[in-house]
Amino acid sequence: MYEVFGSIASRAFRVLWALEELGVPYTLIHAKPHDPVLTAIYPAGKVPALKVDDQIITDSTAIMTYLADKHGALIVPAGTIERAQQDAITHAVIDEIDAVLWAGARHSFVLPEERRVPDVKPSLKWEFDRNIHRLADRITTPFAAGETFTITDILLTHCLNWAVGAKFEHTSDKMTAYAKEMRARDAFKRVRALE
Ligand SMILES: N[C@@H](CCC(=O)N[C@@H](CS)C(=O)NCC(=O)O)C(=O)O
Repeated sequence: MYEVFGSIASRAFRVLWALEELGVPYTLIHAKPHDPVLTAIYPAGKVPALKVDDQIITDSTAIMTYLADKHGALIVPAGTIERAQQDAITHAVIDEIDAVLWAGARHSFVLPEERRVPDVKPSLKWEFDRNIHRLADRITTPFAAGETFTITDILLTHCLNWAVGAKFEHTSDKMTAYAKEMRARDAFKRVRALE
């Protein structure tokens, strides 16, 4: 049985969505970052974390990759050019979308107040829109990394949803249509219903 530590309102959403797509059972241990239930097993206290067979796996993309490889779905087989292409898109989303949103969050409420630089936010918002267009131009297939739904779609759609909540707007009609399609998936709706 997989134990997922985190909350729906965090990057744990990605892991829950992957588990729902895979159709494997899991338990959600509700934990905010640095909750003692989490720091007891993972001192950095970041969410999500996955407990499996007394081992802890951290970082949402590493967790999703592990689950997808293990269950043989939502990912291109390792050691192929196509997998390298998928990984490249995944890393681009982390570098150019997640990192920009995370910088916005850090300077809004994560860092100690005296370390926040609110003036950086307009620059981050500009960068976000530019990077979304770059990514939209790069993706030429129905899904983020090819002809089928993968964990890269989960990562990207989660970032697009996060951006709505964080008021990071973009002007790509293509990405808006893409996100709408991804949110229509049953597994996505099941995780939303956990809220
Ligand atoms: N790269 C990690 C980032 C994890 C992360 O930063 N999670 C946030 C919540 S979504 C957190 O725990 N923040 C608390 C902190 O940074 O101390 C992932 O993808 O899981």
